[in-house]
Amino acid sequence: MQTLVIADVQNDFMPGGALKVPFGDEIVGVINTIQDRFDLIVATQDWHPKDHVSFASNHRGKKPFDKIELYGEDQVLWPDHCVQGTPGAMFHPDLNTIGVSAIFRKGMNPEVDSYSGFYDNRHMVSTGLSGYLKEKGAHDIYFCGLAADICVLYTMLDALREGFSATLIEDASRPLDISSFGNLKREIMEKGLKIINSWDL
Ligand code: VGL
Ligand code: ZN
Repeated sequence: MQTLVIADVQNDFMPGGALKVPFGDEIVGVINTIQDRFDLIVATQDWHPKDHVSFASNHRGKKPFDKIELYGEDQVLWPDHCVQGTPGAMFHPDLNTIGVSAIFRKGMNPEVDSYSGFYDNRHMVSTGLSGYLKEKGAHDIYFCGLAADICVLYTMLDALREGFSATLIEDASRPLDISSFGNLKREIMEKGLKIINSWDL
């Protein structure tokens, strides 16, 4: 049983989008190609209300990529992105979603950000993804999507905590910050996450 989680392949994370990930569009064809290797495919979708706390526009005097302290942790303030129901929140139009059995939306609570597809950043509220995957008999989970160093990473770390094995398909993912991703990859692997490329599948 091979499971694929497709994280946040949404227009706002694409070149030209509100929170663009460099070369983010290059992963869409790869993700479409690998889907037939998997028995179970789920997707996540960043899905924020307009008044979301992670938007710089909701903090007077702040600009995108400033940091604030929120609940004792650093919170990056982002440009408005993936606002519920807007074109930017839709999946990339070329992403094949026919085989996607469920979509888990996150970041809907205006007060808390949610990078992981499993839990909000305070680890208080579950999306139900873990229970869904367990009930479907998933053990080994492969991850792709955007951004490799944020949403994909936090989702993978939660997958480990939930007892799944977690493998990043690197060429089916792109980081927001390319310059720090080499070091981050080393840290990721020390935590027990695996990294492969689509041709290794
Ligand atoms: C993401 C920043 C803010 C992501 C979501 O999907 O990686 N990054 N919201
Ligand atoms: Zn977001």
